[in-house]
Amino acid sequence: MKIAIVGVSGAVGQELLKVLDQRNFPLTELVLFGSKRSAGQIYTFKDKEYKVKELQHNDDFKEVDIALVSAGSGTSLNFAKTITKHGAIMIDNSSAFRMDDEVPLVVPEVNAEDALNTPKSIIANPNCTTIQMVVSLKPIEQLSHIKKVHVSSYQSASGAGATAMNELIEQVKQSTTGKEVHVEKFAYQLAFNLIPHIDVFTDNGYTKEEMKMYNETRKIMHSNIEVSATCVRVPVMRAHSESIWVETEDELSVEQIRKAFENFNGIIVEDNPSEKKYPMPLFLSGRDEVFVGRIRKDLTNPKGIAFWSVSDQIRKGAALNAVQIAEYLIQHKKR
Ligand code: 11C
Repeated sequence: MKIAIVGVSGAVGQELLKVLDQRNFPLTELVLFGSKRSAGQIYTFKDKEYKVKELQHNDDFKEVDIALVSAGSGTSLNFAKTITKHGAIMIDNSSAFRMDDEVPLVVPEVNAEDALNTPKSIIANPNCTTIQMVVSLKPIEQLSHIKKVHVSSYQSASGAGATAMNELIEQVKQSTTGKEVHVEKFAYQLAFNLIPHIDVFTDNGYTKEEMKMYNETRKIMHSNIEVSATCVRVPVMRAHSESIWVETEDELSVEQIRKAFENFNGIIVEDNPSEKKYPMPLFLSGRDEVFVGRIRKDLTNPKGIAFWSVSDQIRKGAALNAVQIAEYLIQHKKR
């Protein structure tokens, strides 16, 4: 298996290297690509050094089996043909191809088999907020069809990349030492604040991030599920949290839902209010699973269940999900 990482210098690119290493991914060759600015940088993988090549329109992808791409929508759109023209499968982290009918949108725990139908040789990785939510929706859907979801997200700085994490740290220092606070990555100061605005606003008053949760969830789950989201940036470094209300066709008990979560691969239940046990982003950064807790009946709706979820969005929300897709392709012998 020859694997390429495109955008290796970014937060997700760096996590891809870690995940491939930690999971002992069966690669025989690795090639790293980046922008002109990143070209020449050296990264170590399993004690071997690799120099970043500049991504260009040439035949560099000729022998590549799988390209893990995380360099933004513009680069994905621009380079998809170059990356796939010799048969490589492109697993794309950007939003460029997610709603394309000829591109599967895959979360292995939910719809792994979709990854085997790739007319464009592209598989899209969903948005991180969608990934963690659909992992928790799938075991509920297996009990009873989900009609509606209301969700509020609490998204960490790392969703906006490594520079945004640095900006949050600097803003904390600046605002606690009476210095002028520098704002660049977010619409407002994030330190000591909440910003109910992620990605751009659309005509219906929702942001693009919120509409991704609506559209991507329906595509991944092959469902007419309705999702109404409010996405909020919070001054947390890493791992996104979500408050989720689900309405199912049949009435389900808390015990049924808890058991379904516990038996589902990829979910860990942390739910014991009397011992103050519930998932929190500070303690779950770097973990692979989606953590759920605070499972309870919706007070306003007998067919409603409410719960809280936390997941590291650089891992399960991006790098890990992409590597899991690649592992699935290998197991099913698709180049
Ligand atoms: C955030 N969810 O937290 C975004 C980052 O469509 O892949 C990922 C955006 C995307 O800011």
